[in-house]
Amino acid sequence: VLMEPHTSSPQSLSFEKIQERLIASGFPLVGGTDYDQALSFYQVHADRYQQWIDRGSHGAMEYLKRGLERRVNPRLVFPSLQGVITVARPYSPHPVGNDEIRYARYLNGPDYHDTMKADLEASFSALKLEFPELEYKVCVDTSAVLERTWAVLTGLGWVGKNTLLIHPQYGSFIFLGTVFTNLTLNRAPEILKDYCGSCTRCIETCPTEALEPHYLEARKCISYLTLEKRGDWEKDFTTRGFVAGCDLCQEVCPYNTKAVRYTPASETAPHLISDLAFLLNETEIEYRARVKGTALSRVKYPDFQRNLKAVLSLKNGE
Ligand code: B12
Ligand code: SF4
Ligand code: SF4
Repeated sequence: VLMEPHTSSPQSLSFEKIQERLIASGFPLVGGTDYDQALSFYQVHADRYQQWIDRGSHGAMEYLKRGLERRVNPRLVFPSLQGVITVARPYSPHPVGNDEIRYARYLNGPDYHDTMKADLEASFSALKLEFPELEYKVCVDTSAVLERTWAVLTGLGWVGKNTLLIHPQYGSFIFLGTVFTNLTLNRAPEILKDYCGSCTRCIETCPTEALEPHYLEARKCISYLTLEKRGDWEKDFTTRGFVAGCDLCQEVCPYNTKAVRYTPASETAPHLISDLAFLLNETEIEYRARVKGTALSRVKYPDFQRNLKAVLSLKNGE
């Protein structure tokens, strides 16, 4: 009897097997869909992205404009794209800092770009050992990929009026990751209901009026101004104490209400110092040493000092 030659086809790698492995690697939420089955839904998101760029809402984030074509057409990013796998990992929902100086929660801990990428790479390289034909590309934040779109299309949550991806149980303090693969998953998109209802708390809370329902004018957003914008601001904004990032439109969200206390010092990453006088006196060399290897290192020293001065002028009632 002639036996079929044994070829380990990536097709024998099921979504369930991938999901199991990713859950074991610390990703409680895992989704998947076939790109071709998701196309018509994808188009709606791609059009919204195009409109957002056309309105100039990306401000000085030129990479978002440069990556437009690749975001609209994911096969430019990964030519053999068939199945898209998405993951989410929650981070600490507790506020970081004190009544004077605050940091966005996502900064508390090791840089998620590194940890999420490493954990996804480890899982997929292990799967590839078993299924050598598997091809994949891991994307966490920095690739020209519409991560929230993929998260929505694979049922990880809905996009709230604050534009964040919200999971009914985990809320929105979650990081997202996307893995493009050459696998056919035999999965159609799965789209959750939008549970915002008539709530508008995020829109009312935003101190700079950066939000319209499901639309962020990034040029007005404190997160953009403190993290992404280089040089002086065109106008003086109150940052409500935030010196890096902003969580205001998330902490008022009823799906995130479990967090009530400032994170104790013992659970705050050592680089997130909240002593204003100390920080204002810090030199560039000291700052660089303090933030090295953390997500805060993306904020350059002059910009961090600018952010501190905004907090100081608010404190002085200027
Ligand atoms: C650029 C960017 C920013 C910009 C712009 C943010 C924005 N709202 O667009 C700035 C610097 C302001 C920013 C801030 C923050 N960011 Co940011 N950011 C990104 C990045 C790199 C691209 C986002 C993007 O393309 N924006 C453009 C808009 C138009 O696209 P979009 O928001 O993704 O929305 C698409 C779909 O969701 C869909 N859509 C949205 N609403 C609706 C409604 C309907 C009805 C339909 C049909 C479709 C639809 O259409 C859109 C276009 O395709 C992503 C990573 C990535 N590669 O995707 C992280 C990402 C979105 N950021 C993240 C985080 C954590 C933050 C902050 C919380 C950090 C902080 N604490 O300061 C804040 C949140 C501010 C806010 N209210 O959004 C996480 C979000 C996790 C989550 N739960 O959603 C991401 C996914 C990074 C990650 N891998 O975890 N960010
Ligand atoms: S992150 Fe802050 S500034 Fe940006 S939309 Fe939310 S509340 Fe407004
Ligand atoms: S605060 Fe309300 S409107 Fe805003 S995202 Fe949360 S549920 Fe939706």
